[in-house]
Amino acid sequence: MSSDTIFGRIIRREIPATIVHEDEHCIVIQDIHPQAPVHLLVIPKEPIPRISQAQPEHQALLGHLLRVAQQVAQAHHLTEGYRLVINDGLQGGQTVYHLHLHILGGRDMAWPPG
Ligand code: IU
Repeated sequence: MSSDTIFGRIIRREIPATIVHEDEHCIVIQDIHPQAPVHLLVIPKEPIPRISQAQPEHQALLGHLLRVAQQVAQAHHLTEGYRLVINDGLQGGQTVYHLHLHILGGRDMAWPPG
């Protein structure tokens, strides 16, 4: 499954991206504008537009995305910690309306986020 966003086009291999993981349910790519030494995006193949629109039937998929994030962070040696972020909607700063989970690591993170 795919969508009309840029992420759908990446999943369909219509445009290139650096894909660091792929399985039946998701891909993980390098963000093109990295905000940390490691900045990856975990993207479900099902084009759920935003986390606020996820449905009860997506529960297992959402859990899978977190498990993949954990495994990919480990593979990138983020042993000192990392941050997982989901932006939702206008006030959340979401720009691509195909759900994705940011993995940010390799530097100290500030709190609160901007
Ligand atoms: P957001 O949570 O929707 O704001 O995040 C979208 C991210 O997608 C953002 O960090 C962009 O740099 C990134 N991105 C990308 O990696 N490749 C693209 O072609 C586009 C956006 I458009």
